[in-house]
Amino acid sequence: MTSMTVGRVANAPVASALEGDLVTSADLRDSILRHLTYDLGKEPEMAEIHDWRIALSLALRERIVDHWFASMRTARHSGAKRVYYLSMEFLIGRLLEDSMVNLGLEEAADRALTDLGLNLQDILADEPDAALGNGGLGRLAACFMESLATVGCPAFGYGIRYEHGLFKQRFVQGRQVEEPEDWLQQRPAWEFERSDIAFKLCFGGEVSEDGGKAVWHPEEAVVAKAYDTPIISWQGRWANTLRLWSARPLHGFDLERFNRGEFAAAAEPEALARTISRVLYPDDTTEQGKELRLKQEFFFTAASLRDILRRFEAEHDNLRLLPQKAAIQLNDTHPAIAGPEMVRLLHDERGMELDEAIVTARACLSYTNHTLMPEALERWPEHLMHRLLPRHMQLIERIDAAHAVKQPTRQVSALEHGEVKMGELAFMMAHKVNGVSALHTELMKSTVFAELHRLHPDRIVNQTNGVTPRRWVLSANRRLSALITDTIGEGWVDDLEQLEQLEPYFGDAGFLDRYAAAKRENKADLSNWLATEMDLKVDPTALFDVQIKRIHEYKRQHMNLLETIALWKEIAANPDAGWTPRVKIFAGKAAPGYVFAKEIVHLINEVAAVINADPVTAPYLKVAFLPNYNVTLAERLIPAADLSEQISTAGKEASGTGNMKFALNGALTVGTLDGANVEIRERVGEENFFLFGMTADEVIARREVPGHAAQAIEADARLAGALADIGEGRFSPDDPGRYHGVTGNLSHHDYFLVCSDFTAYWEAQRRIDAAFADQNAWMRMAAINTARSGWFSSDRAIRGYMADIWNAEALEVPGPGDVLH
Ligand code: F58
Repeated sequence: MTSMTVGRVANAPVASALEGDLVTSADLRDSILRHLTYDLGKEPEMAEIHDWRIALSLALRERIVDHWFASMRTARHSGAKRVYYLSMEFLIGRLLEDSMVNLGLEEAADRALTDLGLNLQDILADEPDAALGNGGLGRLAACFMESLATVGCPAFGYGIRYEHGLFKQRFVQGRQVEEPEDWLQQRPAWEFERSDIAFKLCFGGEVSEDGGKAVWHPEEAVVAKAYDTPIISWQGRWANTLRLWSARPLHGFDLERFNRGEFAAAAEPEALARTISRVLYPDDTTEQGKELRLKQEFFFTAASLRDILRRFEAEHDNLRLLPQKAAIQLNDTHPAIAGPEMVRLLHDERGMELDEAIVTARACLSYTNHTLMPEALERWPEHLMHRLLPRHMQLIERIDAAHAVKQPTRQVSALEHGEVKMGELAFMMAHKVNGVSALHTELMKSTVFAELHRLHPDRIVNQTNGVTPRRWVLSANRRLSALITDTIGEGWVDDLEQLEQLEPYFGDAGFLDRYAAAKRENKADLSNWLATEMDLKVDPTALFDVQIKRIHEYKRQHMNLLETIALWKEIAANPDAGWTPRVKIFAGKAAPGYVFAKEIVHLINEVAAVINADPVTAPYLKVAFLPNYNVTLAERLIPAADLSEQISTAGKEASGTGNMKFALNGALTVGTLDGANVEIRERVGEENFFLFGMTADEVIARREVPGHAAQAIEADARLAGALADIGEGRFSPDDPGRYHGVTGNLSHHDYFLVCSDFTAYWEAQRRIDAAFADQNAWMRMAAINTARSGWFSSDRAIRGYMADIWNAEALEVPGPGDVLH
C-alpha cells in the first residue's frame, strides 16, 4: 500500500540532491571545524575522537533544524491532530549514523572527514549507545519515533531523560556484574536544553473540600525541565520531537545553609529532586524503590500532559475540541496515571464537569499492552497511591465506580486486594486498547481483559509491531541493502513491501549468489570481530545460530543451552558423523534482581568455556556469549545470522521484534507459534520457517499433566543426559551443586515447559542441520524471508495506529523547495 504522501515523496529527489548544492563536503567540513572551534573550544591538533564526533553531530544537527521548524510550522498552521507517544523508555541507540543516512549526507560526511584526516567509521563507533530502555518495549518506541517522522505524522515522543540508562553488563568469572551506564558523560550532541519549558509537579499532602470542589494541598514539588531531540525522517522530509523530562528542585541552592558551612545539606534538595530522573529501572522485580518508580511515572506523565494542554490552549479555546487535536498513546501502563491526571486537569483545574472530563480524557487516550504475564502487570498498593497522589486515588475510585454501574455483579474493578490494577485502569480510561501481535491480541480478549472486553467489545484492536527498515536493514546491512537497491531501486526503504519485487529475480543467475556473498561477508566480519574482541576463533562458514534478547525463563535460553550440551555430547561420541558446523551465539542482560536469570547467564558462560576448550568437537561447535547486549551489538549480529532463535513458551512473548529484524536480514527462524512468529510464518511460508513445539492451548493443557517434566525427561535420553551433566557439576567443578536450583526447577516444576518442548526443539534443529547442508536451497529460503517480510516495517504499524486508533493524518510534507523557507 502506498499512500498519496509517500507516492509523491518517493518521486522527489533524494535528500542529498534535495540539499543539492547547499551541502557539499566542503561546507560540511567547514561547519565541523566551526563547531569544533567555537562550540567545543578545541583546536584541530588537540581534538580527540569524541570532539570530532560531537562536532560532526552538531554540523548535522544544524542541518536538521530547518526541516524541524518547517515541520512544526506546517503542523501548527494546518491545525492537524498531533500524536503524543508517552513512553517510560526509548531505547534509541546511536543517532549519528541514523541522522546522517536519513539526511542523505553520508558521502559528504565521509569526504569531509577524509579531508580532515579522519575516518568516518571510527567516529561512528565512538558514539555512546543511548540505552534509555530495557528491551523490546523501549526499542519499539524508538522505531515508532523514526516511522512517525517518515510517514509525516506530526508527533511528540515524551519520556524521561535518565542520567543513567540500562546498566552495562560485564562477566566476571562467568557471572553477570552490573556497572552504571553514563551516556551523558560527554556533551550530548543531539539534544536542545529548554530552560523555558518547565513544569512544577506535586506529590503527597491531602485533599480538602471547598464548596463541593476538591482542593489538593500537596506537600512536595519538583520541576520537570524539557530536553528536545529532533527526529528526522528518511530523506529529511519531516522532523518530530522527542521531548525528555529531567527533574530539578523547585527551589535551587540553599545559600544560607551553605554560608553556615552546611555544604552537604545545602545541596540536598537538588540531589533529592534529581533522584527522580537519575536511573532507568532495570526491572520491576525489586521491592525497594517502588515509590520512586511511581514518582517517575507520575513525573513524566503529568509533565507531558501539561505540555500537551499548554500547546492546545495556545491554539484553541474550546476544551471540547481536545480529542480532535490530541491523540495520546500510553506505551504500556507506566503512564496509566494519565487517565486520572487528565481528569484532574480538566475537572479540578479547568472546571469541566466530572463526567465530561472522563469522557474527554478517554477520547484522547489509548493504551498498548505488551504482556499478559501476571507478574509483569503493574499494580500499586492503594496506600502508596493514596500517600503520593491523594487526589488521583479519589479519582481512580470515581472512575472505577462509574464502571461498576455498568455491571452490577462487579466482576471487573481496577481496585483489588488493596491494590490499583494499572492495566484495568488504563483500559477503562482508553478509547482503544491494543495488543502487539494477532495472537497476543486474541489472548488479551480471552484472558486478562476478558470481562472488560465483554463490556467493551470494540475497544481491543490489534497492531502488530514493526521495525524501522532505515536502521535495521539499510544502515545495519550495507551489503544486502546495496543488492536490493541495485535490483529493485531505492523505493523499498520507505515502502518495505516493495521487497516482494525481489522474488522474480531469484531465478536469475547471479542474484542468489550475490545474496549469499553478502551473508558470507557479514559472517566473515563477525568472525573477525569475535576473534579480536572475544579471543574466539570460529569457522565463518558454520551455521550462525543466534539468540539475543533479555534473559528470561519464558524466552527459554536454557532450552537452547540444553540442546547445545546434548549436541556437544553427541558430536563428541561420534565426531565423524558429518555434523553441520555451528556457532551458538547468545547475548542478553538479566535483571539484577532476577536470580534464576543470572544463574542462566552464569551457566551459559560455564558451558561455553568447557565446549570451546574441547578439541574433538571444535570443528563443529563453538559457543559465544557476548557481553553487554545493546542496540549497537544487535546491529552487528543480526546481518550475520543464519538462524534466529524465537523459542518462547507459546502464549508468553507478546510479539517480539527481533524476530522481524532477523527475517528481514535473511535469517531463518526456529520458533514456536508465539507472538508475531505466527504472522512471520504466515508471510514467509511454512516451508521457509522451522516450527516446533506446543501451541498456546497445548501449553495450558500440558501444565495440568502431573509430572510433565519428569515424563519428558524420562522419554528423552539426550535431555536427561544434559540435565545430569549440569546437575553433577560437569560445567562447575569448583562447585558441583551450583546449578541444583536450575535443574531442580526444570525437573520438578518447569512452568515454562522447557522439558516438554525439548524433543521437538532438538528435532527441529536436526532438520535445520540438514537444510543448511544444501547451501543453495538455504540461501533461497533466506532470500524469501527477506522478500516476504516487508509488512513488518514500523511504517506499516504506525499507519495502522493512525487509521484505527488515533484518527490522525499524515501531513503533506513540505516540498524540497519549501523546506528552508
Ligand atoms: C516487550 N516487553 C515484549 N517489556 O516482551 C515483546 O514481546 C514485545 O515485542 C515488545 O515489548 C514490544 O511490544 C518489554 O520489553 C519491558 O521491557 C518491561 C519494561 C518495564 C519493566 C519490566 C520490563
